Amino acid sequence: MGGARGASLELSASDIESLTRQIDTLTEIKPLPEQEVKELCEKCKEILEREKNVQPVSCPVTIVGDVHGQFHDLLELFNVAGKAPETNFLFLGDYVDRGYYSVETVLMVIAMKVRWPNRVTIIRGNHESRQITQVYGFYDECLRKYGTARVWTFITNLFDYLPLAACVEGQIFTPHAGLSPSLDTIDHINALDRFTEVPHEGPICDLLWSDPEDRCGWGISPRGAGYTFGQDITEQFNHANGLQFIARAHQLVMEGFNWMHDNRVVTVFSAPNYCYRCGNLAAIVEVDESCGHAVQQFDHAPPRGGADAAGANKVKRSPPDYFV
Ligand SMILES: [Mn+2]
Repeated sequence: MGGARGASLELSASDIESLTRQIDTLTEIKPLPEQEVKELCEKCKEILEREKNVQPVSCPVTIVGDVHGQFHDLLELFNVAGKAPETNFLFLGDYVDRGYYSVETVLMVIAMKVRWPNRVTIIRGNHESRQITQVYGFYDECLRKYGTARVWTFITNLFDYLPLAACVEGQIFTPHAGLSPSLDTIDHINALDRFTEVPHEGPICDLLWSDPEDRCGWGISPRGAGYTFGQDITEQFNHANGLQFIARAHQLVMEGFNWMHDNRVVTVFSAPNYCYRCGNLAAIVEVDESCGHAVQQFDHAPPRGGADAAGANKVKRSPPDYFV
């Protein structure tokens, strides 16, 4: 393959062959060998290191909310949205935890990013954190599937490189969660040093934890991290930054999407039947060539388990008040 070492981000023919095989392997819901995970994370870090805190994205692009390890539903999402590279993707974080296939899900978005870096954008959610993944499933899943925590270490080290948000054509601001009282402009966000574990408070924490609210102004978040922000805050931020609207994820919404603040904020949630029991639809936002947008809803993948799994999918229960 040769190739000048300095021009490192060019993919060689053998790189493309490996990535194609890895994406196929993951699609069959088979894990990748530990050494391949390590190399994939290294390549992905090199790409992400050069991206901005608020990574610019061109349209057309399909915006995806929380997936939370529901890999079968991610495959269903590709049936609805199309696959890369024909479809460009902007993933808003929370790839891991809760569902049973966090390893496959996060490796798929990492492999897609490395294979098509200019067509796939991945940003950080509040679950892309060492601390949260030790509580909500990803750490345990890595131990169960690999017998060691090394894969968890490679992947959580990569999480520190993820952008904090994206912005589609300078018109649609897309953080995982929301706004921060310490950030008035996208330039402020771009000036932060993001290469660290998610802090417990402060602007980076807020972008990954805050929620829009009906009440005006800033409020204390019941999540214990980030803030709630009202329509006045949204309007001020959108006006100051010349934005059409904010698209964010982070909250379970039963229809898969939910407009708030006089259509200045949309929540997008892409894990149907969340936690295999919430009975919600999922959604994605498709932004077309001229920056127009359309929401597509989808339901969960057909059950693959036995009678119990099939039965569980039919039971609709009220979700708990808050999900992280
Ligand atoms: Mn979240």
